[in-house]
Amino acid sequence: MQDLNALVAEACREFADIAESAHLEEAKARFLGKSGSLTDMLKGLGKLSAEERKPAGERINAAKNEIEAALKLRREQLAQQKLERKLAAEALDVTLPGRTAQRGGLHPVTLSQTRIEEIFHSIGFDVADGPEIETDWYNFTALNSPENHPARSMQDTFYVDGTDAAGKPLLLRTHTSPMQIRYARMHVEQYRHATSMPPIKVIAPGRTYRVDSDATHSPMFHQVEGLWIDENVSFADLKGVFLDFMRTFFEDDNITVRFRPSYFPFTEPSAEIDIAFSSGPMKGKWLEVSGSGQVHPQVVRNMGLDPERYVGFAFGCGIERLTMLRYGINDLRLFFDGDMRFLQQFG
Ligand code: 2NL
Repeated sequence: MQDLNALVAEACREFADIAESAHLEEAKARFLGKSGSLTDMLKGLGKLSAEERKPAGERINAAKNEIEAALKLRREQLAQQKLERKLAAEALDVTLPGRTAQRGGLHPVTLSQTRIEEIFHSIGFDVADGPEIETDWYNFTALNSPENHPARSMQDTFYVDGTDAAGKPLLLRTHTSPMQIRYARMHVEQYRHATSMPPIKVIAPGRTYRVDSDATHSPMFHQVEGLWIDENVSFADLKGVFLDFMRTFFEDDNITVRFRPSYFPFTEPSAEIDIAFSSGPMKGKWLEVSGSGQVHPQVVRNMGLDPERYVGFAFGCGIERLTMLRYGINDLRLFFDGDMRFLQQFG
């Protein structure tokens, strides 16, 4: 019965080498199945004498039990391995941070514009926006710009396809003042038959365009212009409104302003406005922030008003410039590069 021990050893070795359940069941059939090795031996018992049959049968049964035990053990091992593989493959690390959607934010220039709108709205100014493609009349003529002024040339202004009712080419607005002219004319029309007209108090923020591109000029930039027209509005009102605007915008209650004589075709007299911070790295340095002036009589007339009765002031400043001063940004081009490392620092 040496071959019985060899058979058990062979079965154990074979089972141990098998890595897949299906192959294990095939191996089982070879040893324990209907025509398996052990079944053959059991069938052979009939040929033995009565005395030999009992011990031989016991040994075969013992071998069969050993093979079945080895089979059971291997089955359990393979099932355990399969479970471990499945658990490893489906493992979830619940301590990992979640994959959330990236949150967007507002551009620093947009943040400034919103801030400016809120400041002026709080002191009674309306906020007007309108077309960026303008007519020659609203962008230049209404603002008292001379017919042959270089600002009207293709070197300075972007012209677009199409013409207005007067047959003049359309253009990208070079300042937001045309929107103030539109607003003033709508306002005047609204009160045409009234006995008196409420003051015009409006700001026009938004995109403007000029043929200009270098370290300090972008072909598209943002401007905010302010306009206040009534029967008795003075430079003192301009100074009060602008100083309040600067102190609120920059969160410095001790900012000072100064007015320097200047020239614009749409105001007379005209002034540049400088401010000085009361603290911080820029403390005491005069910084130019705006153009301004008393609205030119011809411009008042172009709004549909009598300049003998109505007077007022206007100012215009660049929103990029105000934003650079507020955040200490030293290069205008950062606003237009779309670099997330820069943009993510705001809002
Ligand atoms: C500048 C100059 C200025 C105005 C803008 C204005 C608007 C109307 C009538 C009269 Cl509707 N004036 N706007 C006035 C003075 C200066 O801006 O270079 N800003 C950066």
